[in-house]
Amino acid sequence: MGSFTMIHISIDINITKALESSKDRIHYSKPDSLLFVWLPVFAAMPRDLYYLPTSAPCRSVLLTAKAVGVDLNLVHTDLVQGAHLKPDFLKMNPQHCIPVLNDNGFVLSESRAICSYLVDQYAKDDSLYPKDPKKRALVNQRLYFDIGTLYQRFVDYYLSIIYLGQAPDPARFSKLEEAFQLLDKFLEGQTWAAGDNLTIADFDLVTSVSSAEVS
Ligand SMILES: N[C@@H](CCC(=O)N[C@@H](CS)C(=O)NCC(=O)O)C(=O)O
Repeated sequence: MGSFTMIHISIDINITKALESSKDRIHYSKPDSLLFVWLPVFAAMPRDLYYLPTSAPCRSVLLTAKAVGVDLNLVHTDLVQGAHLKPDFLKMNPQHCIPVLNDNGFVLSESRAICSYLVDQYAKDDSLYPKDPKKRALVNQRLYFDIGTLYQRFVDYYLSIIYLGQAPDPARFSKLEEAFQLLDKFLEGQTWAAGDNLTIADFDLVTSVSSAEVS
């Protein structure tokens, strides 16, 4: 995919000739004696991802982008330094969390929504996020299981220890264990998290699992 971007070139040429030869491609303005010719150039528009490599939700977006073949301009967003609380960031995402995708002006937060969007918008086919209602529902079920249960319980248990310095809470740990047992149930007899092939549910769940593993 790509779109036209305007490159402003100041060049002293005969404007009439330029217009005649390239009517559709060249736009111009003529301030004072200079002729300004605007050449639209085919180029990839920026797709910025505000992210941190240590963040599980950000990594699931990275995995999806890679699978879909979308190049992202990675914007390191240092939460410790409060980059997510700066006015410009808050304008994009009042929820002050990463990841945030800015796809040439289309701004989207929530990792699972970003992954779905990348597949719907850019993938060659729908295998990563099927259009078939039942298949898609199954993928969504896994995504919602992750956001509401697995990833949430990981956050509840580990982040209170890591960032708030709280003592490990055995009740929270057993809730996390229960979430892992549920995931094992979903995976019984199958290779992928939802259906018969790799989907964004796998990208989502594997990043939660890997974050829990290293914590
Ligand atoms: N549900 C969100 C969760 C995003 C999230 O929790 N991001 C964390 C980093 S892993 C964050 O930015 N925290 C800073 C904050 O919430 O102020 C998603 O999946 O995108």
